[in-house]
Amino acid sequence: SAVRGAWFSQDKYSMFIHWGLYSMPAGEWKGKTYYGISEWLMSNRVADIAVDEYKKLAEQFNPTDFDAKAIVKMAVDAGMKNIVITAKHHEGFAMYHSKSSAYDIEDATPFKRDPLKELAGACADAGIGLGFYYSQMQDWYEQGGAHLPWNSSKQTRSFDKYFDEKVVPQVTELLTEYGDIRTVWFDTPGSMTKVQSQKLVDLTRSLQPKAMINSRIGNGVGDFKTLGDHSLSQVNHPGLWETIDTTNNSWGYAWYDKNWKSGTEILHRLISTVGRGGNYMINIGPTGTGEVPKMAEKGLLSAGNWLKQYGDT
Ligand code: JFZ
Repeated sequence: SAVRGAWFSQDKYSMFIHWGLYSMPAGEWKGKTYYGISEWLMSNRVADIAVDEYKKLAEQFNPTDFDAKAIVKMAVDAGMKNIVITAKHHEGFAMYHSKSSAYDIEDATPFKRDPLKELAGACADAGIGLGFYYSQMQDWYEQGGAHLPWNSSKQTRSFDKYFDEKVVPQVTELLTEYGDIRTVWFDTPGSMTKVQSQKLVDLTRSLQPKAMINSRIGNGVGDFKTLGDHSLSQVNHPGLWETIDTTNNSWGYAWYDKNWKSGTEILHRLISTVGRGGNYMINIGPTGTGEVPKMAEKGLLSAGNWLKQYGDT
C-alpha cells in the first residue's frame, strides 16, 4: 500500500546489524580459522561442529559492551534513518527474550538483558525506524528447521511443525513486544510453500500494518526487492528495491576481515544506489562483547560528515 511504501521511499539509507553467537568465535573454531562469512561457521562442512557443542557458546556469551544508544547515535550521525538487526540468524539463536524458545539471550546466557528491547527504545527516542532480520527457513539448531544437506540427518520434527511451533510464535513476539516495526527482513526462503510465506505476510499485516517485508520472504509476496548481496546495481529497477552491503566483507564479525570501506567508498556506493532509485543498507558486525569495530564506525561517520555538510537530511 502507499502508506507502507512511504516509509521505505523516504528512508533511503539504513544500518544492517549482524550479531549473534557467531560473533564470539568470529570465524575461528578450536584454533583454526575458517575464512568466509562468519555467521556460517556452524555449518562449515570442514569444521564439522555438532549442535550440542555449538550451543555451549551461549554459556559464555556476555556482551557487556553492547550499547544500544551509542549504536543508534552512530546510525543517526551516519545519516541513516533505519536499523535492521538479526533477531535470529540461521544458527537458530534468538538475540532477544523469546518466550517460545529457551535458546535465547535471556534464558541461555549470563547476559540477562534483551538487546533488541534496548535498541527499540533507543530508536524510538531518536526517531529512527527499527526492523528485524528473521531466518524463517534455515534453523541449524532446531529439529525440523532447514539444515544443510551434510548436517540434516535424524530430524525428529517436520519443517511444517517447526514453522508453526517456532517461526510463527517468534515472529509474533517480535511484532508485538518491540513497538513499531518498520521492516521485517526474511532470508533464504528455499523451498518454503507460498501458503507459508503468505502466512507470515498475513501475520505481519495484522500486527504491524505499516511494516515493509522484503522479497526474501519467498514466493513473490514481499513488498520490496532485496538485490543479491553486495551487488551494486548498474541499472534502475521497477518498484521498490534495496542494495545490501557491508562495511567490510563478512556480515558477522570476523577477526581476520580488515577490508574496511572508506567514507568515500561508502558514499560512492550509497549515491550510486540511491541515484538509481534504490535504498542502501550497509552492515556492521559487533564483536562477541558487543563492541562495534572502530574501522566500521570510522567509515560510516566520515560519510555521515559529508552528508551533513552537503546533504539536507
Ligand atoms: C544471506 C545469509 O545466508 C547471510 O548469512 C547473510 O545474512 C546475508 C545478508 O543473507 O545470504 C544470501 C542470501 C541471498 C543471496 C546471497 C546471500 N542472493 O540472493 O544473492
